Amino acid sequence: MSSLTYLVIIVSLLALVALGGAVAFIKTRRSDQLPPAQQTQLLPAEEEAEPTPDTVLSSPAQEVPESMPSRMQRLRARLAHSGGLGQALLGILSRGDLSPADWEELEETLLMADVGLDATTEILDNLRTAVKVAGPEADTRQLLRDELLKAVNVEMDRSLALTNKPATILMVGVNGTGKTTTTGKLARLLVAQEHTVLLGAADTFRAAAADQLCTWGERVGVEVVRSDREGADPASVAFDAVKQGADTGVDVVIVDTAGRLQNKAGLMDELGKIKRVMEKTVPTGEVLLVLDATTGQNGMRQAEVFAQAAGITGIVLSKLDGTAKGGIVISVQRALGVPVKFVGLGEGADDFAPFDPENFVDSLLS
Ligand SMILES: Nc1nc2c(ncn2[C@@H]2O[C@H](COP(=O)(O)OP(=O)(O)OP(=O)(O)O)[C@@H](O)[C@H]2O)c(=O)[nH]1
Ligand SMILES: [Mg+2]
Repeated sequence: MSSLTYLVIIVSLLALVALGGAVAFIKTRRSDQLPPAQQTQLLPAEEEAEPTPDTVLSSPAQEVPESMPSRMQRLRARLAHSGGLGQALLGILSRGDLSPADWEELEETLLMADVGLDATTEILDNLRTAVKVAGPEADTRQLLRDELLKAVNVEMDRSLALTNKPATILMVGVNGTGKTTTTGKLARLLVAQEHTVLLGAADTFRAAAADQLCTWGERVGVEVVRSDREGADPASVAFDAVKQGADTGVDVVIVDTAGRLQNKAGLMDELGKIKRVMEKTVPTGEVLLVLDATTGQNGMRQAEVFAQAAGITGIVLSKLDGTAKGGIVISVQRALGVPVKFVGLGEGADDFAPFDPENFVDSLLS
């Protein structure tokens, strides 16, 4: 090889090295110049990819229930956004001098919201009179508020009977209405009020049902009495739960039962039996019917049959979030003479509150 060839090779090598250096330099400069947002985005992604052991092990039992004022405020806002019943009524009333067609529209609105025929007729008769008496300057919002409050009934005692030791609460209802969820939410509410609570898993049809309740027990930090045998006698689990509650001196025992259709006579009789064996230890304080607010008039039929079979003392209206059927509060109380004591407004552990008529009506009209 000639010296010229050597020279060409050396020059080419030097050129290659220089080119590589230049590329590396440009790359470094580019990454330095990334906008800050792009750079910081990389950090959380890396952190999420590798959770610390603490995050994985954190115990659900350490959850702290939401305070009552904060819960009520949040749920009130949720209710206000869900129904639209009050807004529809106010919209019609704000037209001023109401024509027969307007009154008919009011009637339809109330019936569509499951207020029921009797209560609707009564509300509208009273409202007609009140509007007439008040004249053209009438504050229709206030008049409507008064009538709805009357219909919801502020006089009913909605407190839980907690005087027995232990106080017992039996949860009943058709399939999927929210009994187990409500049992957990109610336990959480009672624990937040410094009561000691024990749960009884008397839904023995499926092992998964007891597991679901045990998960709630862990979250809330309360014990659950369950049978390790699928298909065990629910009455015997309920008996054991109340007995253990009495022996260990807890304040409240809540017994969850399997969902059952109201037309299955055998299953309805079983509820009577569960109640009777619980009463061998202490008189049953509450039998709460969990009613799905979205089921409409069919819910009324359920309520009537459950009331006959198990002597319900209160109603929990679940799934009141996202339904315009809030009027069922009025019709179910009227039909049974039993108060709505709690409402469920979502799937979260704190999406649950004692039913407060004023709060309810105000959030409808807010
Ligand atoms: N949106 C909403 N969902 C709810 C509410 N309460 C319960 N749920 C949901 O309803 C579903 C059924 O709830 P469960 O508590 O398992 O009902 P259950 O009555 O125990 O059901 P069975 O034991 O099978 O009869 C679940 O997905 C709950 O999260 C509520 O207030 N609002
Ligand atoms: Mg259940």
